[in-house]
Amino acid sequence: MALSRQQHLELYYWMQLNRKLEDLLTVMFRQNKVVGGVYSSLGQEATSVGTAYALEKRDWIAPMIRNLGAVLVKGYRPRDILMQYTAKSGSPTGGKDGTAHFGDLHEKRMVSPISMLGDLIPVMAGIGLGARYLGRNEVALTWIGDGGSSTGVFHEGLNFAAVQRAPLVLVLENNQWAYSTPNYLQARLTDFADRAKAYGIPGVIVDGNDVVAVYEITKQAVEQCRHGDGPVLIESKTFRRKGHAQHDPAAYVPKWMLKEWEAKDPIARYEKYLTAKKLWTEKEKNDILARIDRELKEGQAEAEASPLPPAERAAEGVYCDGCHEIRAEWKRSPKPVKPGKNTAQWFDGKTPALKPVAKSKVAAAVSSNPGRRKKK
Ligand SMILES: Cc1ncc(C[n+]2csc(CCOP(=O)(O)OP(=O)(O)O)c2C)c(N)n1
Ligand SMILES: [Mg+2]
Repeated sequence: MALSRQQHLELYYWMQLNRKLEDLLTVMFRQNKVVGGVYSSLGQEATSVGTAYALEKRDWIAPMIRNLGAVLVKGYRPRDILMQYTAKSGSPTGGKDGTAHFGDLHEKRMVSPISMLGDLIPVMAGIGLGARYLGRNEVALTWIGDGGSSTGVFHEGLNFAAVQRAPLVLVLENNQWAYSTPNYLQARLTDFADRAKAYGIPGVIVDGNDVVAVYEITKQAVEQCRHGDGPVLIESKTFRRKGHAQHDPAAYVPKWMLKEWEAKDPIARYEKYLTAKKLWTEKEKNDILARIDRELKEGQAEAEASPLPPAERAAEGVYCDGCHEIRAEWKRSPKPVKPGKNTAQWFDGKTPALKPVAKSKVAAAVSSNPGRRKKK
């Protein structure tokens, strides 16, 4: 389970790619080249990358707006993202949809985001249960915000997943804000992980700016799901360092709070870690940065030179006219795995618990009520 030197370098590559691609998208947005919104995950890269990195190819994700890092880890290339955000004909949606709304149910196993917050939770519980019915040991993972965890469907979805023991890892990305609403106006909880108690499932806390800790706890949760003891809720404590999207300057966020979290930047922190543990050389770092620079330049050039979709395509794919081949592949008779019989085999009368993680891995430093703290 321990990460190799190569894997440590890969985590660095994905986090930097996540950040630099968003920087580029921001510039392109301001040049009016992007069709749709750009949502920044500045400061949250360790959560997206560390969680997705803990999955295997056979597993499923459904990203939210701040999970570009996970989308990259799951196999999309910068070129795909740049084509998609500029709505070009050769993009994952063929230019039919802009920015984050794309997925791939076949190769990459990525469910397209749903804008209605929380709705991906029952969908991903269903994906996990579907895999089990088909006799496949696959795990589904999705993310939800602190704000999104107050929706009705979060509670219905998580309860359903818990009762069915769905192989679902739900990452509650607590970035302290939901648009302009601070946490203390969102829920009367110190830790959002406590929401898990209502459903009898493990709820664990991780320092969301520590990519190795995020990876390790997610790996544990994934293994637990693979053994039939899902779902697991992981609260990742982190911070949204930009506004909700490009149009929002986030003037409502206190300056001291921003400064405090800038000092905890996950990439700068990981660089220090790699150096202290002697896991890389200066040359390896420079090679990674040069590779990212090259990939972004090539992707941008291709996206900007590519055509928009032809007008005739606007009417295509609005209603399914046989264009989809999504059917259940029954590997065995559905009869013996119908709910009831199926769920009984997972039930041993005990509520599962995650093995305790080392104290150092668990975030303790994040204040529960940031909005009420005294100015420094
Ligand atoms: C059910 C629902 N209500 C409201 C919205 C509008 N909306 C989109 S994002 C957002 C804030 C979400 O905050 P949070 O869940 O904390 O995620 P973050 O933006 O911080 O990543 C809101 C209110 C929505 N998309 N869906
Ligand atoms: Mg939030």
